[in-house]
Amino acid sequence: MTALDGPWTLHGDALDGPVPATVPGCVHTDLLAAGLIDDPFLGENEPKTAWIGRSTWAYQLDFDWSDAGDQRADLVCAGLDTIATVTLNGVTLGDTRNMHRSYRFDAREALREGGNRLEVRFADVYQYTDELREQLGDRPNSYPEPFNFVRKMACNFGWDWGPTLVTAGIWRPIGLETWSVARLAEVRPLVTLRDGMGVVEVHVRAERASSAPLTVTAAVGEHRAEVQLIDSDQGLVRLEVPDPARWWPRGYGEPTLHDLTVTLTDGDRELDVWQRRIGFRDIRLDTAPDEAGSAFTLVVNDVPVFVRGVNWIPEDAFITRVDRSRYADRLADACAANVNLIRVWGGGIYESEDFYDLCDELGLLVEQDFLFACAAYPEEQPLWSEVEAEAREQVARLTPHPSLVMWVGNNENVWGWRDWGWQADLGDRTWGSGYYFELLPSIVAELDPTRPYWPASPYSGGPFTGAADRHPNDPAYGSTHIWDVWNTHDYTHYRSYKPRFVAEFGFQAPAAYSTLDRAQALDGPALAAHQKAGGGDGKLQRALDEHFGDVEGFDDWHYLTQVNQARAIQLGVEWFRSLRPHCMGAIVWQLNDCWPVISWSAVDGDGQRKPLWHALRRAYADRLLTFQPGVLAAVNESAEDWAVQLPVRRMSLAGEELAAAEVDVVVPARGAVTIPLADSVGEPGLDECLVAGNAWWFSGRDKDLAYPAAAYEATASRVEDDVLVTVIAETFLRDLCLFADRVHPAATVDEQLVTLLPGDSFTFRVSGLPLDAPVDELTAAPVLRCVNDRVG
Ligand code: BMA
Repeated sequence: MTALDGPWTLHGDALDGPVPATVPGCVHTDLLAAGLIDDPFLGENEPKTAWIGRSTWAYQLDFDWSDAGDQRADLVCAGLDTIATVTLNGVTLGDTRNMHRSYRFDAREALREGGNRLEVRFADVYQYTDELREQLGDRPNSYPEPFNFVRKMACNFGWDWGPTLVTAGIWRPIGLETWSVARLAEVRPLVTLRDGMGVVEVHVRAERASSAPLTVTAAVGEHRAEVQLIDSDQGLVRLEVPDPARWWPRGYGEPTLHDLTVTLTDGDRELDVWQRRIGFRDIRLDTAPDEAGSAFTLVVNDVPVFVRGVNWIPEDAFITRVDRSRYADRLADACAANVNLIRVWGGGIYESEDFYDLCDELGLLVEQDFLFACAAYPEEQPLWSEVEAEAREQVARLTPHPSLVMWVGNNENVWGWRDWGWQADLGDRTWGSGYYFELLPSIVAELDPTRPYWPASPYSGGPFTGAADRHPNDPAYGSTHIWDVWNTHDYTHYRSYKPRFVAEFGFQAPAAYSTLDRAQALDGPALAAHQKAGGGDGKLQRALDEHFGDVEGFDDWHYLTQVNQARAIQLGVEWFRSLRPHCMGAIVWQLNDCWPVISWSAVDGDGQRKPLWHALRRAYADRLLTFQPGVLAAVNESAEDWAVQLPVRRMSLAGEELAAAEVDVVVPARGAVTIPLADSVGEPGLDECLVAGNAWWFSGRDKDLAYPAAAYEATASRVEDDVLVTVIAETFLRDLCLFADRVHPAATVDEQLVTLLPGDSFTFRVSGLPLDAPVDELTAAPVLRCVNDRVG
């Protein structure tokens, strides 16, 4: 394909003249680059750009073309956002209305020798959705925006962590592809393992410009097979690879990949080549009923996997800025936190090849939602056909990726229908059940029967028959979302659940200090503009009140809300893991952010790791020790048995040892045990704690504990490019954090939330601090903090 990447210009009624445009890109980023708008991520700028989403725009490109005699010349648009008309030299090639599809237009007749003008006009998407809503009737929606009336990234219209920046533009590559005789229109490899034999069934569809007999060859290493396409444009090539090295998820083995090459020939002439990497692995979703309800266990290569997951949202509100290196950074954050699964949430996008390629390489499992979230979706035309075309394209596109292990029908829409008052509003109007229970499962069964499909997240299993069905969020069955903790309950309430698989649970905290600072949002209305969740600040405050009592000033608010977030999620993860094998997965809401914001993320919009990220790394470690009420639980996700004798101590907060016992921890591979403690170290009182390895237990909330006033000695010294900050505790110190980004935004720290007993010491490593930065600031508040330097 010859990329048509510029120089493009952007035209709009509100502009004095054309503006240079970047393709792929969008109107907002072009106007930003031209200095015509203020950065909507900063201060209170966001609403000032609302007009952009309610305007019409045109992208224009003048380019030269010379006819090399090919039979066909196609204009290939990998992604247009969203209601577009494409014209070439004044000839309309087509109209589009789905951001989640690609388009190919026959441009042969419209192309001219020499100069050509290509124009892509984008209509006001609100006009489109208003008209459809008028025609089809309104539908309930968790947000006051019309994303359920158009196939466009839902969170583009704003979310409870995202800005309302309604984009338009050529969001994925665009180019000209010339060809003769035939080309590979779709290659869909279904890769399975059958009794150790790797089987690759390559379904191929060719597009023809002639009726010549064609040959399709598929090869993996030295294994080759071919099929003739005579009077047909579809074929199946079946390859067998005896005993291939398998693809394993992280922590279970190597994610081995194999090159698959598919070639289309006409006699000796090579017409088209398609290459991807595939992986041999078997995937099954075990939903068998049992005494407790029914399981939700991913089984990879016959090994049940405890899912240590994170939810993924679009990595930038302007998704065209997310390149391979951004994906690589964020997925590296996930891997380093011991995550093994990423759930691509349904309010975002089907991510690019880079994303799934990286997941394949890293051994990250991917659960992919179809793109429906938190609203009732009409099933009438033109939406039904758009959904069908989009799902067919995306299911086929993603078949090569071994990382993709599950398709999910939607995010929270069955739950919403059941519980959020939709039924009364809907009357007899459609709401999406036809997609989730008929269309989408039939497309997955037809195009990719190798992967499980689950109708919704959350969902409890079984066919949909109506309001008498089992509740879709029943924790004993299937997948569950737990949101009452964030909304109304203290985080210890996670322990009242015995779920089978928690696909969402989360707790907010602000972005890093340096991120809010850069966003000009450290206080006042600007900070408020970076909290998008209804009642969000109040919920943060509720948890502060419950755990810390009065909290005054920005620094304590910022630090202690981050501590609460980390503790909430750590408690949830550790509880769910201690329930193994009854519970077989936890997916934290949410790994990442799309701009600087107060949200549930572990890594903020500037890529800064919040304390939660560090807590998650601990809670998701292969081998976990965790205190749960009355017991020490030990969870072993590794392939080897784990046997260790370990001291468990009961300590006073003054640092005296009150009781101690050597405990034998013996945990089988991929197993969990609980060890009762009452007979060995006794029940800890209010001003006492239990400690074993890096696990701690406190009986009361911070505000009720008689913490000593914190005393410690801290020193900082440069060692090569890094700075080592050593803290020697003179008293008990809880949840020591070092906010290196407050000294310089490029500085990072290797650990957070360290609890020390008097006499213990700990060394933080700070990287990325420029040589001229003030190292001394690393050894005192507000950079170096512990919980008891303010309480007590
Ligand atoms: C669930 C998610 C998201 C949302 C999150 C936090 O509803 O599916 O839609 O951002 O909770 O409220």
